Amino acid sequence: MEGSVSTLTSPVISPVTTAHIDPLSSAVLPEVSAAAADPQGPVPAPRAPAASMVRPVVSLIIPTKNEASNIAWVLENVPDRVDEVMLVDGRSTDATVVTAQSCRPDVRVITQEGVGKGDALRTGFRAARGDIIVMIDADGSMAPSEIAHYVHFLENGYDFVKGSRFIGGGGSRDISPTRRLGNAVLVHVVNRLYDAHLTDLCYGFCAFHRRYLDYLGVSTPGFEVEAKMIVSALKSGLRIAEVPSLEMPRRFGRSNLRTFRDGARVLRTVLREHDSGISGHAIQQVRSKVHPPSLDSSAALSSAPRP
Ligand SMILES: Nc1nc2c(ncn2[C@@H]2O[C@H](COP(=O)(O)OP(=O)(O)O)[C@@H](O)[C@H]2O)c(=O)[nH]1
Ligand SMILES: [Mg+2]
Repeated sequence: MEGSVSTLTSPVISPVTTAHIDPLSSAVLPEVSAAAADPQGPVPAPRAPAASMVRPVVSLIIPTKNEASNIAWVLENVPDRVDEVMLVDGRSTDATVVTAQSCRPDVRVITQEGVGKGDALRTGFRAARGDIIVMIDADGSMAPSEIAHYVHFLENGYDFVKGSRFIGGGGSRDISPTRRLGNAVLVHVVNRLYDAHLTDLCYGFCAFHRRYLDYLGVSTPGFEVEAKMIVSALKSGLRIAEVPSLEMPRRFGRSNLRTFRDGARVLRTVLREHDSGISGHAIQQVRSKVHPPSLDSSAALSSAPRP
């Protein structure tokens, strides 16, 4: 555990989000001031319930690839607040789908057409029917009971809520030293480039209002998908909350992620999204180091006639 004090009542808010007007206060204040100005005025007609009183429908999207030993535990722990559970399966060769269906007969199962976790999530998000979409892994490393915290913040004015293993109340019993270091570097890069104060990046427990789906740019196929969504949320000015999350070890089986390959993909994604063209610059620098211009071509250049 990284700390012991829960920050659930005081989420970490990205600085770009603080300029937002709280939708709850803007809904309530005009009504109060009108009544105060004319206390003898006509009794107002009954109004439809405020949007904040309508209980949003919650969809849970679970990408699966050979998680037969883990999926039952995840599904058994899904809280009642979740209305729709959807599995997006990456052509598992084990009994993932049958196990899920026997454990939870109302589960919706979709087989992804492409490959990769990002592709699976995109498929699931598009098919989801809920107002709130929550994404969680199928390997038992994330506790479904935490979903209530994510939904709570979405119901109270936030647009995008992400789990963090590195704020008080969160932690990881799964992350290797190499991944911890890589994640810390990537968080730093994102915070510097996008003027944010995040504490975690490569963690797939997130939730958001479905109305923002088109702003999250879920177009990357692999494990870089979470970084892409977070950077897109920052760029779109969404109000982001981080909630503490405890990552447990995957219950059975091995991770599909390859630390260096996927870490590089996350870095490329983070740089590419930045408006400065920093990605192209960085790639050219690396290329010229790896493949320095040959003597022949530089000689040809130097001997070329000047215009
Ligand atoms: N549908 C689908 N799910 C995937 C794919 N790759 C990984 N997953 C799922 O994505 C989640 C996270 O994968 P995992 O291997 O645990 O990666 P890690 O948590 O980053 O180590 C798990 O639920 C996997 O079953 C894929 O290609 N397709
Ligand atoms: Mg995992």
